Amino acid sequence: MEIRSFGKISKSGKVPPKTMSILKTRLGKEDYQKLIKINNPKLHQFIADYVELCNPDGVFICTDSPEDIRHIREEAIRTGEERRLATDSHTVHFDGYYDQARDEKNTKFLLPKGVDLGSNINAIDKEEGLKEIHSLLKNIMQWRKLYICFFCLGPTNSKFSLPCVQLTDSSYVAHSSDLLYRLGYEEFKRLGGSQAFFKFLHAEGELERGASKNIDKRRIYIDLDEDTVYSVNTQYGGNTIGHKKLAMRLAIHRASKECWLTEHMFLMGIHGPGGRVSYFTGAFPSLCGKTSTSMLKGETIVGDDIVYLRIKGGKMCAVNVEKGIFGVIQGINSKDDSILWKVLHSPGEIIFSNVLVTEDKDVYWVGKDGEVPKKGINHSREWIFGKKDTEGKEIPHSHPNARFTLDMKLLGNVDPELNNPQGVVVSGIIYGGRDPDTWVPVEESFDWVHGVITKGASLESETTAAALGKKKVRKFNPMANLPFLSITIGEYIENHLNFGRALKNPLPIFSVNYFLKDSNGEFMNDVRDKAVWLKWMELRARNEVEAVKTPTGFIPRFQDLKRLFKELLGKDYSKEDYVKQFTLRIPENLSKIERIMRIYEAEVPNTPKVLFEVLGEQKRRLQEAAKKYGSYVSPFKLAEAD
Ligand code: OXD
Ligand code: MN
Repeated sequence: MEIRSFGKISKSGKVPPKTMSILKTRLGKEDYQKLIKINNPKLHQFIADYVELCNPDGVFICTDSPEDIRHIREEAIRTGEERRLATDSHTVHFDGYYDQARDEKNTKFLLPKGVDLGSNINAIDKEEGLKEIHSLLKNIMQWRKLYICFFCLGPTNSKFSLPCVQLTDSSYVAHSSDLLYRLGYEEFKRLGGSQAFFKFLHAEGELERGASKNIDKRRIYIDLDEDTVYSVNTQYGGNTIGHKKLAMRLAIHRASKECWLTEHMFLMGIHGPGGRVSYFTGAFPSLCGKTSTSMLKGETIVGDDIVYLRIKGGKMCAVNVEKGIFGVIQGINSKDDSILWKVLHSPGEIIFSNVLVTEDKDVYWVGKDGEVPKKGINHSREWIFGKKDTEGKEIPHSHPNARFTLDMKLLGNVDPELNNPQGVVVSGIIYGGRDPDTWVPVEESFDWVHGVITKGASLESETTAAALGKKKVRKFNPMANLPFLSITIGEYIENHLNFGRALKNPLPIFSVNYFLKDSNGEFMNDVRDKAVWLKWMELRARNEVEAVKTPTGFIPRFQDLKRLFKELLGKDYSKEDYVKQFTLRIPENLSKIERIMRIYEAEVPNTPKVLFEVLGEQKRRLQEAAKKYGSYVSPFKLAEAD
């Protein structure tokens, strides 16, 4: 098979007449007309080549018109990929039992000979990978319909915009994308062939009871040179919705070449005194509280998952790449997540996935208020309480990675700047993960470099249900972005350091830890405490509150937390709480530094030298503190010494 010529056009920039004749015959008159309104030969060639290879029964070109968007929605019901629920415009989708999370093992970069991204990044020889994926794609859409949809990552008509096309035979994937991304057909028309664009090709493969059957042949391959991603034999959104984590990998690569950043971050407005709003970004690994933080009552959300960051006039500006949320539903309850709770119980276009559906078409998830029904349909299909899988494992009523998908316009707390083509100016950056024993609940780094190295580049987190594989294992995850990196870790960290150098006034970098546990294994904080950490960080970013200097950074003073806990949560924050939560744990901090240094020494060949220097200095400060005060140091003692 001639693999290298796929989707390519000749130097003249024109497509051969054969391409147009393929499109004319395969698309039907109306869809052909829609397509050629976009004057983009590269796009035409890509579509023609893959229509020929995948051989669908029909092709639907989706413009931005409400009729086309409605058609996709109806297709999701007609094909059975989604089922209607009792509440108006709510639907449910099920992925296969073994297709419930991102498949990191089979997600690989197609790399030409001689290119190496390091041992932490999965790759396959490009020629071999293309051959494999093309043979899997051959005739894969026979008897099926292909949906071709256009989107724009970031606000439209902006310096941040990245146009994308998605080819998929899943109406669920097309429908989800419509909710999550800004529509891009008009953007493609406006740009003509003038700009590079991202391309995604997804095929569910053979289905069994509505789920991708050939899971052993699930492949997600990323071609960085061609800005193209292929995803086959899978349905789970994280593997198939091209614009999400697949586009993120392409965008990290693009950003690195053009000196901007693509980050796994929420973006939110924290509302400070006198009605001011300070924008913060926060990077946490999947399922560690990004969505719940950005959805906090009293604050406003710009995005919960992916941002592009650029420097303008010496300031850091950010946009949300998306306009919707593909959020984890487990644990959402009426008390802690009142905004989402209300939206999830009101009419409006929402796709639930891998939750439990009862006979009366209501949905249940783990951690929802109320009693769990004893039977229903879930990701294992008919489910009754106590049902076990083929390995004898009890099947929960709803998968821990079950999700909801919605357009943020359904939320009452969306920040008015969501679609601002200029983005918003960022005042602070937060890094966080599932850390049971080391980091204090909130801390500010000494400066940009210290923050990039000791917070971002040293981030570790226990693994969760968002990716397939063993759970609750502490894993190194720099900037919460490791699963999505498409450049070497060393280069990625260097980009962050350079970014800071270009800022007129580098912004503060914070860490948070919602998952600190006591010696009985109990969480030390309530889920609502994050409201206090956010307000404290906002005050710090504005230089309006003092802090205690410790060997690892600046922590809040007791009196400030006491006041904030009272004002925000009506809680009496005690000295005991403060001591328990903010005690400096020197042995754990030293072990962490050892672990991180070892990883960079052994696995990251081009680590910037400054990383070892900054971690080395932190180690010395901790050792000195241990000599003076012992292994566990009360924050009051640190305050006295400051
Ligand atoms: C997500 C993820 O879905 O990170 O956002 O897995
Ligand atoms: Mn994510």
